[in-house]
Amino acid sequence: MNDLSITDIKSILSKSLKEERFYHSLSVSAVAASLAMRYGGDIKKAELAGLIHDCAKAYPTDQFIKMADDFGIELLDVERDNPQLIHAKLGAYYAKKDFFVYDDEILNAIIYHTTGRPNMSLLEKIIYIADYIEPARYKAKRLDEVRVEAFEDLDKCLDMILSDTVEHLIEKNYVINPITLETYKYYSKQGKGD
Ligand code: DGI
Ligand code: FE
Ligand code: FE
Repeated sequence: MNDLSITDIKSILSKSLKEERFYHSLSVSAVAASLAMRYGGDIKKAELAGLIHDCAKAYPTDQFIKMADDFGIELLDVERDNPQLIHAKLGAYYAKKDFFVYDDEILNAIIYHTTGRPNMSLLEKIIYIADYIEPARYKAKRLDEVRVEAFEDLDKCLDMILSDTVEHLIEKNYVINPITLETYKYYSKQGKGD
């Protein structure tokens, strides 16, 4: 197996991603590693998954549908209508192809980093949350509270993020991915301890 070091991967991404996206990837990686420390997760997997979660953004969004079709990646209707969503599934494809990452836990954390899914693994939760709270994010409401909750209770934090995300998508009149909605319902129960 052709293992690349984290430094090799950083060097590749620094060239393939736009500067802001590269900086975001480094930040998600650092926050994900910190959350793994807090919750007894695998720090190295969190660091790596965070670093490469948006690697498909090196490619133009207007080619995502064709790329997914060519690679045999199945798409939902909502993904065909909102191609930016496809970067999550394409990211797992490029994690294998460009970075030789075959670990299913890491690949699933990349696939579900945009929508989440019900009953996420610890690593999936960590990447989903780190993507939302990394220091360069500033647009979402009550980010300060969400950032504190991330280090207190992961499931309550997911409940907060998903309800704010669904509210935001409705406000903006975006089509909601059915998986985002299922995840929202699942963690609104979990977050309240039902
Ligand atoms: O790739 P990032 O910008 O770091 O973050 P991300 O992968 O979480 O993608 C965020 C974008 O995805 C944000 O613009 C909202 C959008 N998104 C998340 N869930 C849905 C969605 N867009 C639509 N249309 N429907 C969804 O359910
Ligand atoms: Fe993303
Ligand atoms: Fe991201």
